[in-house]
Amino acid sequence: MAYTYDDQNIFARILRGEIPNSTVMETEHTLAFRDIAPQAPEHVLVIPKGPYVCYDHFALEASDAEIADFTRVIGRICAQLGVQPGEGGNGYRLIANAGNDGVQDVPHLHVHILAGRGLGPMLA
Ligand code: DGP
Repeated sequence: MAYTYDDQNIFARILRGEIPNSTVMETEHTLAFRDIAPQAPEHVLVIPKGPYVCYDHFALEASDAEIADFTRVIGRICAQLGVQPGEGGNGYRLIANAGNDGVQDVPHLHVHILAGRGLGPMLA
């Protein structure tokens, strides 16, 4: 499977510093920033710095270090937001849209972290 990465996508431009963002957390392999059109009181996008189109691309081709870093950043942001249900928070939702059926608008893997309100049934 050959994935084609468009390096002009908006998140590639954010990673290159061409477009400003509201950074929540940055590590060697991962950047997290606030969504420009928040769907909940807390709406953070987490992206790998590497050129991965979607979740399966990342999961199949990224290094273990990139995957571990990305996964850990998501957990650390949930902790920072205070939304971990196991720690007394009210919970959150993670979403990674992919391709046409998933209605992915930006072709650079991003996980949405949504929190801060009741999010309703998943497919509402
Ligand atoms: P998706 O539909 O899953 O591809 O979500 C793309 C998200 O990206 C959408 O919630 C809006 C957000 N977004 C689009 N352009 C920008 C931008 O320039 N800055 C930020 N922070 N978010 C953006």
